[in-house]
Amino acid sequence: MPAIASTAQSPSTDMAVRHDWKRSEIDALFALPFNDLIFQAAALHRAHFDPNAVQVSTLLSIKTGACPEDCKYCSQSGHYNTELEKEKLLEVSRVVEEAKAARQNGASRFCMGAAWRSPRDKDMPYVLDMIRQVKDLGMETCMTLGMLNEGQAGALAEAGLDYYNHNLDTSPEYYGQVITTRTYNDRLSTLANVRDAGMKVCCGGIVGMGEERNDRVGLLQQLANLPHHPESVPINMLVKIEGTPLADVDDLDPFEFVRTVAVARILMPQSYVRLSAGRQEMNDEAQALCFMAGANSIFYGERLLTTDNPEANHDQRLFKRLGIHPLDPRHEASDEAHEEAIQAQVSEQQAEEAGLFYNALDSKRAAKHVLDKDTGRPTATEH
Ligand code: SAM
Ligand code: DTB
Ligand code: SF4
Repeated sequence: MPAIASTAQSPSTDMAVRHDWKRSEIDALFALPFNDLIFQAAALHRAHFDPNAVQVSTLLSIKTGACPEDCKYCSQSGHYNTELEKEKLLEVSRVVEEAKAARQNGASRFCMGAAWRSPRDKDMPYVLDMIRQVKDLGMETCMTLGMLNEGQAGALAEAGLDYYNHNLDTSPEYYGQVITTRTYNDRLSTLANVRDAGMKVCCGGIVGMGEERNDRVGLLQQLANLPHHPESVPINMLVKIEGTPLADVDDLDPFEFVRTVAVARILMPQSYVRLSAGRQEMNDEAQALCFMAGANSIFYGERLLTTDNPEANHDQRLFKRLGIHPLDPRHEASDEAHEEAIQAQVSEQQAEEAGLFYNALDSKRAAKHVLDKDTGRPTATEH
């Protein structure tokens, strides 16, 4: 049996971060008995993070549909008839209003996505303005706008963009079955440009697209062997969109999804692993397993880009049931303040424990469970 598989008694929490993962090692992790895999992932999660803290981002589609790319999973591709309502680039003021609402509901990061192959020059001033104004609200900023050249990456970084999301989506081998209008290497170049410009990288993929386990292994190997691990690794479960070529693909076993999260956690122990698209179609128990397996960030708010996400109220309740608290990464480094914020959040949850099964329909109460943007502590709860 390979050494990596014999961890049932004492999982390795070796802090070394590797960039030389072999396929056979990743295969062996996937092949572990489920409990052993989760044990190992959870141990590493605990060694690097507060296991009960989850980072919370809210997404907004700033330009919707009519995309020239042919990604076979996507509601926004102009190649398929998905009956999506298209929308031009939103006004900056509208984006700022949405960011304020997200902040009000407790999101610490605002992610703006555009259905572009890459941004055009004439779009850039608006996009840069969005970054500046959302940052002025005290939020972290993230964008996903398609491919970027060096100059574009530099301009976004200069405007203060914290994260850029650009996914590898799947293994190099399966990639051609999913997208033909841009190459795997195009994606790697964009990631290099983002990194060189000094931004944090958010990069992951989608599972449940009809790929084999071998492709999930290949995707994670690519991510884990990048020169720097992405700070954020979104693992999306395909949201099946009517009208796209992947609309009728077979469902992935939810345990295989949890395994993918666990292996991502083990390969990239210092990264945030994001339980991303597909939560609406997942039950609470599967999500809890993902958190146990090391997922420590989510998209929060009722919409992803064009599809539904669990209602904020539902997520608030799930967090309470699991004793999870939202993390504000801006306070991560500031030790004492952060510790206090966490303690305050935990105490508040404990105080509310008596009302654990509070009326789920009381969405106002739930929606006001908010962290102060400066202190990271819960603000007064309004009713
Ligand atoms: N157009 C830009 C691009 O593709 O780089 C940014 C937006 S795109 C919607 C961002 C990512 O969302 C995709 O790379 C893909 O990983 C994910 N995504 C899109 N549609 C999805 C779906 N139906 N299910 C799961 N993930 C999806
Ligand atoms: C990511 O990996 N997942 C998010 C974000 N990055 C931009 C997008 C998910 C999109 C799900 C389908 C939709 O809502 O259109
Ligand atoms: Fe366009 Fe992005 Fe959708 Fe691909 S994933 S079709 S690039 S919006």
